[in-house]
Amino acid sequence: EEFEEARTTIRVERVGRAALITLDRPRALNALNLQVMNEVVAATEALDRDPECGCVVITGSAKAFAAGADIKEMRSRDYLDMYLADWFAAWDRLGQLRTPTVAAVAGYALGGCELAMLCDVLLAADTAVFGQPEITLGVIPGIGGSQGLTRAVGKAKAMEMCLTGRTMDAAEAERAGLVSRVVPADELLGEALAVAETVAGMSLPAVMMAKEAVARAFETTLAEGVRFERRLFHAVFATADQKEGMAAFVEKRPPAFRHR
Ligand code: CO8
Repeated sequence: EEFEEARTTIRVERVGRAALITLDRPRALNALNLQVMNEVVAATEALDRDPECGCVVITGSAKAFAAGADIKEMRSRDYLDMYLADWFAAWDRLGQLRTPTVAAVAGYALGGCELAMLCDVLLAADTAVFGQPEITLGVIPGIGGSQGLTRAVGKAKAMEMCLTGRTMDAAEAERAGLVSRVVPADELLGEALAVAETVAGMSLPAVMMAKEAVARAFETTLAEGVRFERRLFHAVFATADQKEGMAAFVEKRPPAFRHR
Protein backbone atom coordinates (compact mmCIF):
# COMPACT_ATOMS: atom_id res chain seq x y z
CA GLU A 1 0.00 0.00 0.00
CA GLU A 2 2.75 2.46 0.91
CA PHE A 3 4.55 1.65 -2.30
CA GLU A 4 1.34 2.18 -4.23
CA GLU A 5 0.55 5.50 -2.65
CA ALA A 6 3.99 6.83 -3.53
CA ARG A 7 3.47 6.30 -7.25
CA THR A 8 0.93 7.54 -9.71
CA THR A 9 -2.00 5.23 -10.44
CA ILE A 10 -2.39 6.15 -14.12
CA ARG A 11 -0.24 6.37 -17.23
CA VAL A 12 -0.94 9.06 -19.81
CA GLU A 13 0.32 8.79 -23.40
CA ARG A 14 -0.33 10.67 -26.61
CA VAL A 15 -1.20 8.76 -29.77
CA GLY A 16 -1.42 11.31 -32.54
CA ARG A 17 -4.28 13.68 -31.66
CA ALA A 18 -5.74 11.16 -29.23
CA ALA A 19 -4.67 10.54 -25.62
CA LEU A 20 -4.60 7.24 -23.76
CA ILE A 21 -5.10 7.02 -20.00
CA THR A 22 -4.30 3.58 -18.55
CA LEU A 23 -5.41 2.81 -15.00
CA ASP A 24 -2.34 1.30 -13.36
CA ARG A 25 -3.04 -0.04 -9.88
CA PRO A 26 -2.63 -3.72 -10.66
CA ARG A 27 -2.33 -5.03 -7.09
CA ALA A 28 -5.85 -3.79 -6.33
CA LEU A 29 -7.33 -4.61 -9.77
CA ASN A 30 -7.55 -0.86 -10.45
CA ALA A 31 -9.90 -0.26 -7.52
CA LEU A 32 -10.98 3.37 -7.65
CA ASN A 33 -9.55 5.01 -4.55
CA LEU A 34 -9.38 8.78 -4.09
CA GLN A 35 -5.91 8.93 -5.65
CA VAL A 36 -7.14 7.26 -8.85
CA MET A 37 -10.16 9.58 -8.94
CA ASN A 38 -8.05 12.70 -8.47
CA GLU A 39 -5.45 11.62 -11.02
CA VAL A 40 -7.98 10.61 -13.69
CA VAL A 41 -10.00 13.79 -13.23
CA ALA A 42 -6.92 16.04 -13.26
CA ALA A 43 -5.46 14.30 -16.35
CA THR A 44 -8.71 14.42 -18.32
CA GLU A 45 -9.32 18.07 -17.43
CA ALA A 46 -5.80 18.97 -18.56
CA LEU A 47 -6.36 17.11 -21.84
CA ASP A 48 -9.74 18.84 -22.21
CA ARG A 49 -7.93 22.20 -22.18
CA ASP A 50 -5.26 21.01 -24.63
CA PRO A 51 -6.09 22.01 -28.23
CA GLU A 52 -3.79 19.24 -29.51
CA CYS A 53 -6.01 16.56 -27.93
CA GLY A 54 -9.22 15.65 -29.75
CA CYS A 55 -10.32 12.51 -27.88
CA VAL A 56 -9.38 10.62 -24.69
CA VAL A 57 -9.35 6.83 -24.30
CA ILE A 58 -9.55 5.36 -20.79
CA THR A 59 -8.57 1.74 -20.30
CA GLY A 60 -7.46 -0.67 -17.56
CA SER A 61 -5.60 -3.98 -17.66
CA ALA A 62 -6.47 -7.25 -19.40
CA LYS A 63 -7.84 -8.59 -16.10
CA ALA A 64 -9.64 -5.53 -14.74
CA PHE A 65 -10.86 -2.25 -16.14
CA ALA A 66 -11.64 -1.38 -12.51
CA ALA A 67 -12.86 -3.62 -9.66
CA GLY A 68 -15.06 -0.91 -8.20
CA ALA A 69 -14.54 1.64 -5.53
CA ASP A 70 -11.77 0.87 -3.06
CA ILE A 71 -13.45 -1.15 -0.33
CA LYS A 72 -10.45 -0.98 2.03
CA GLU A 73 -10.38 2.81 1.83
CA MET A 74 -14.09 3.15 2.61
CA ARG A 75 -14.78 0.38 5.09
CA SER A 76 -14.34 2.31 8.34
CA ARG A 77 -15.79 5.67 7.26
CA ASP A 78 -19.06 6.93 8.68
CA TYR A 79 -21.84 9.03 7.22
CA LEU A 80 -20.28 12.39 8.12
CA ASP A 81 -16.91 11.43 6.63
CA MET A 82 -18.59 10.57 3.34
CA TYR A 83 -20.92 13.57 3.36
CA LEU A 84 -18.34 16.19 4.29
CA ALA A 85 -15.83 14.85 1.77
CA ASP A 86 -18.65 14.65 -0.80
CA TRP A 87 -17.19 11.23 -1.60
CA PHE A 88 -17.02 10.47 -5.36
CA ALA A 89 -18.35 13.92 -6.37
CA ALA A 90 -15.22 14.66 -8.40
CA TRP A 91 -16.10 11.79 -10.76
CA ASP A 92 -19.02 13.89 -12.04
CA ARG A 93 -16.46 16.18 -13.68
CA LEU A 94 -15.51 13.35 -16.04
CA GLY A 95 -19.02 13.51 -17.46
CA GLN A 96 -18.70 17.26 -17.98
CA LEU A 97 -15.67 17.24 -20.28
CA ARG A 98 -16.20 18.78 -23.72
CA THR A 99 -13.62 16.48 -25.35
CA PRO A 100 -15.13 13.08 -26.20
CA THR A 101 -14.03 10.07 -24.14
CA VAL A 102 -13.87 6.38 -25.06
CA ALA A 103 -13.88 3.62 -22.44
CA ALA A 104 -11.98 0.51 -23.57
CA VAL A 105 -13.13 -2.19 -21.15
CA ALA A 106 -11.48 -5.59 -20.68
CA GLY A 107 -12.01 -7.87 -17.70
CA TYR A 108 -13.86 -6.76 -14.57
CA ALA A 109 -15.87 -3.55 -14.70
CA LEU A 110 -17.51 -3.74 -11.28
CA GLY A 111 -18.26 -0.25 -10.14
CA GLY A 112 -15.81 0.33 -12.98
CA CYS A 113 -19.05 -0.05 -14.90
CA GLU A 114 -19.90 3.41 -13.54
CA LEU A 115 -16.57 4.85 -14.71
CA ALA A 116 -17.17 3.35 -18.18
CA MET A 117 -20.67 4.84 -18.28
CA LEU A 118 -19.24 8.30 -17.59
CA CYS A 119 -17.42 7.98 -20.94
CA ASP A 120 -19.10 8.82 -24.25
CA VAL A 121 -18.31 5.65 -26.23
CA LEU A 122 -18.02 2.21 -24.59
CA LEU A 123 -16.04 -0.51 -26.35
CA ALA A 124 -15.79 -3.93 -24.71
CA ALA A 125 -13.35 -6.78 -25.12
CA ASP A 126 -14.99 -10.21 -25.25
CA THR A 127 -13.52 -10.73 -21.74
CA ALA A 128 -15.44 -7.81 -20.20
CA VAL A 129 -17.71 -8.39 -17.18
CA PHE A 130 -20.01 -5.58 -16.11
CA GLY A 131 -21.73 -5.34 -12.76
CA GLN A 132 -22.87 -3.23 -9.83
CA PRO A 133 -21.91 -5.52 -6.92
CA GLU A 134 -22.29 -2.85 -4.23
CA ILE A 135 -25.42 -4.52 -2.83
CA THR A 136 -23.33 -7.54 -1.85
CA LEU A 137 -21.29 -5.22 0.41
CA GLY A 138 -24.34 -3.72 2.08
CA VAL A 139 -24.21 -0.48 0.09
CA ILE A 140 -25.45 0.88 -3.23
CA PRO A 141 -23.79 2.45 -6.32
CA GLY A 142 -22.29 5.88 -5.67
CA ILE A 143 -20.89 7.10 -9.00
CA GLY A 144 -24.23 7.28 -10.77
CA GLY A 145 -24.65 3.56 -11.52
CA SER A 146 -28.31 3.38 -10.58
CA GLN A 147 -29.08 6.21 -13.00
CA GLY A 148 -26.63 5.48 -15.81
CA LEU A 149 -27.33 1.76 -16.00
CA THR A 150 -31.10 2.27 -15.97
CA ARG A 151 -30.87 4.71 -18.86
CA ALA A 152 -28.45 2.44 -20.74
CA VAL A 153 -30.11 -0.96 -20.38
CA GLY A 154 -33.59 -0.21 -19.02
CA LYS A 155 -35.25 -0.89 -15.71
CA ALA A 156 -35.51 -4.68 -15.76
CA LYS A 157 -31.80 -5.42 -16.18
CA ALA A 158 -30.64 -2.45 -14.11
CA MET A 159 -32.92 -3.40 -11.24
CA GLU A 160 -31.85 -7.03 -11.28
CA MET A 161 -28.16 -6.09 -11.40
CA CYS A 162 -28.37 -3.48 -8.63
CA LEU A 163 -30.53 -5.69 -6.37
CA THR A 164 -28.63 -8.97 -6.81
CA GLY A 165 -25.15 -7.99 -7.98
CA ARG A 166 -25.54 -10.25 -11.05
CA THR A 167 -22.95 -9.44 -13.72
CA MET A 168 -23.35 -9.19 -17.51
CA ASP A 169 -20.84 -10.60 -19.96
CA ALA A 170 -19.77 -8.65 -23.03
CA ALA A 171 -22.30 -10.26 -25.37
CA GLU A 172 -25.20 -9.43 -23.04
CA ALA A 173 -23.87 -5.91 -22.55
CA GLU A 174 -23.88 -5.38 -26.30
CA ARG A 175 -27.39 -6.84 -26.74
CA ALA A 176 -28.64 -4.61 -23.93
CA GLY A 177 -27.10 -1.47 -25.44
CA LEU A 178 -24.56 -0.83 -22.68
CA VAL A 179 -21.60 -0.99 -25.11
CA SER A 180 -21.39 0.04 -28.73
CA ARG A 181 -19.30 -2.95 -29.85
CA VAL A 182 -17.52 -6.07 -28.61
CA VAL A 183 -14.11 -6.87 -30.09
CA PRO A 184 -11.54 -9.63 -29.45
CA ALA A 185 -9.47 -8.75 -26.39
CA ASP A 186 -6.22 -8.37 -28.33
CA GLU A 187 -7.85 -5.84 -30.67
CA LEU A 188 -9.49 -3.70 -27.98
CA LEU A 189 -6.87 -1.01 -27.60
CA GLY A 190 -6.27 -0.71 -31.35
CA GLU A 191 -10.01 -0.34 -32.00
CA ALA A 192 -10.43 2.21 -29.20
CA LEU A 193 -7.51 4.29 -30.48
CA ALA A 194 -8.88 4.06 -34.03
CA VAL A 195 -12.23 5.41 -32.83
CA ALA A 196 -10.42 8.15 -30.90
CA GLU A 197 -8.27 9.16 -33.86
CA THR A 198 -11.33 9.20 -36.13
CA VAL A 199 -13.16 11.51 -33.71
CA ALA A 200 -10.05 13.66 -33.28
CA GLY A 201 -9.86 14.11 -37.08
CA MET A 202 -13.34 15.64 -37.31
CA SER A 203 -14.23 19.30 -36.95
CA LEU A 204 -13.80 20.03 -33.23
CA PRO A 205 -16.81 22.36 -32.87
CA ALA A 206 -19.03 19.84 -34.70
CA VAL A 207 -17.78 17.04 -32.43
CA MET A 208 -18.40 19.10 -29.30
CA MET A 209 -21.89 20.06 -30.44
CA ALA A 210 -22.77 16.47 -31.42
CA LYS A 211 -21.62 15.30 -27.98
CA GLU A 212 -23.66 18.02 -26.27
CA ALA A 213 -26.74 17.17 -28.32
CA VAL A 214 -26.63 13.43 -27.57
CA ALA A 215 -25.93 14.12 -23.88
CA ARG A 216 -28.95 16.45 -23.77
CA ALA A 217 -31.23 13.51 -24.62
CA PHE A 218 -30.70 12.25 -21.06
CA GLU A 219 -31.52 15.57 -19.44
CA THR A 220 -34.66 16.92 -21.06
CA THR A 221 -37.90 16.25 -22.97
CA LEU A 222 -37.87 15.10 -26.59
CA ALA A 223 -39.27 18.40 -27.87
CA GLU A 224 -36.68 20.44 -25.96
CA GLY A 225 -33.91 18.09 -27.05
CA VAL A 226 -34.87 18.41 -30.71
CA ARG A 227 -35.06 22.20 -30.35
CA PHE A 228 -31.58 22.20 -28.76
CA GLU A 229 -30.23 20.08 -31.62
CA ARG A 230 -31.80 22.37 -34.23
CA ARG A 231 -30.15 25.46 -32.70
CA LEU A 232 -26.74 23.75 -32.76
CA PHE A 233 -27.37 22.47 -36.29
CA HIS A 234 -28.01 26.03 -37.47
CA ALA A 235 -24.93 27.21 -35.57
CA VAL A 236 -22.49 24.86 -37.33
CA PHE A 237 -23.23 26.80 -40.54
CA ALA A 238 -21.19 29.62 -38.99
CA THR A 239 -18.04 27.45 -39.10
CA ALA A 240 -15.42 27.26 -41.84
CA ASP A 241 -15.46 23.49 -41.36
CA GLN A 242 -19.05 23.27 -42.64
CA LYS A 243 -17.96 25.00 -45.85
CA GLU A 244 -14.88 22.78 -46.10
CA GLY A 245 -16.69 19.53 -45.31
CA MET A 246 -19.42 20.12 -47.86
CA ALA A 247 -17.00 21.46 -50.51
CA ALA A 248 -14.80 18.38 -50.05
CA PHE A 249 -17.80 16.10 -50.60
CA VAL A 250 -18.80 17.88 -53.79
CA GLU A 251 -15.21 17.95 -55.06
CA LYS A 252 -14.75 14.24 -54.19
CA ARG A 253 -11.72 14.78 -51.91
CA PRO A 254 -11.07 14.27 -48.19
CA PRO A 255 -11.90 17.30 -46.03
CA ALA A 256 -9.14 19.34 -44.36
CA PHE A 257 -10.93 20.66 -41.29
CA ARG A 258 -9.43 23.81 -39.86
CA HIS A 259 -10.75 23.53 -36.32
CA ARG A 260 -9.46 20.21 -35.06
N1 CO8 B 1 -11.33 -2.50 -3.36
C1 CO8 B 1 -10.15 -2.75 -2.77
N2 CO8 B 1 -9.38 -3.78 -3.10
C2 CO8 B 1 -9.81 -4.60 -4.07
C3 CO8 B 1 -11.03 -4.39 -4.73
C4 CO8 B 1 -11.81 -3.28 -4.35
N3 CO8 B 1 -12.97 -2.99 -4.95
N4 CO8 B 1 -11.19 -5.38 -5.65
C5 CO8 B 1 -10.11 -6.16 -5.55
N5 CO8 B 1 -9.27 -5.69 -4.60
C6 CO8 B 1 -7.99 -6.28 -4.19
C7 CO8 B 1 -8.22 -7.55 -3.38
O1 CO8 B 1 -8.49 -7.23 -2.04
C8 CO8 B 1 -6.89 -8.24 -3.55
O2 CO8 B 1 -5.96 -7.65 -2.70
P1 CO8 B 1 -5.00 -8.57 -1.76
O3 CO8 B 1 -4.12 -9.27 -2.71
O4 CO8 B 1 -4.30 -7.57 -0.88
O5 CO8 B 1 -5.90 -9.49 -1.01
C9 CO8 B 1 -6.50 -7.88 -4.98
O6 CO8 B 1 -7.26 -6.71 -5.31
C10 CO8 B 1 -6.85 -8.96 -5.99
O7 CO8 B 1 -8.22 -9.28 -5.86
P2 CO8 B 1 -8.77 -10.77 -5.68
O8 CO8 B 1 -7.77 -11.63 -5.00
O9 CO8 B 1 -10.12 -10.70 -5.09
O10 CO8 B 1 -8.86 -11.22 -7.24
P3 CO8 B 1 -9.82 -12.33 -7.85
O11 CO8 B 1 -9.34 -12.54 -9.24
O12 CO8 B 1 -9.94 -13.49 -6.95
O13 CO8 B 1 -11.30 -11.63 -7.91
C11 CO8 B 1 -12.88 -9.81 -8.31
C12 CO8 B 1 -11.54 -10.49 -8.72
C13 CO8 B 1 -14.05 -10.75 -8.61
C14 CO8 B 1 -13.02 -8.52 -9.09
C15 CO8 B 1 -12.86 -9.53 -6.80
O14 CO8 B 1 -11.66 -8.85 -6.47
C16 CO8 B 1 -14.00 -8.66 -6.29
O15 CO8 B 1 -15.14 -9.13 -6.15
N6 CO8 B 1 -13.73 -7.34 -6.01
C17 CO8 B 1 -14.69 -6.42 -5.44
C18 CO8 B 1 -15.72 -6.03 -6.45
C19 CO8 B 1 -16.71 -5.11 -5.82
O16 CO8 B 1 -17.49 -5.48 -4.95
N7 CO8 B 1 -16.70 -3.85 -6.27
C20 CO8 B 1 -17.58 -2.86 -5.76
C21 CO8 B 1 -16.80 -2.01 -4.88
S1 CO8 B 1 -17.75 -1.26 -3.63
C22 CO8 B 1 -18.45 -0.02 -4.32
O17 CO8 B 1 -18.22 0.30 -5.43
C23 CO8 B 1 -19.38 0.64 -3.41
C24 CO8 B 1 -19.33 2.07 -3.39
C25 CO8 B 1 -20.33 2.68 -4.16
C26 CO8 B 1 -20.09 3.34 -5.33
C27 CO8 B 1 -18.95 3.31 -6.17
C28 CO8 B 1 -18.66 2.22 -7.06
C29 CO8 B 1 -17.51 2.31 -7.93
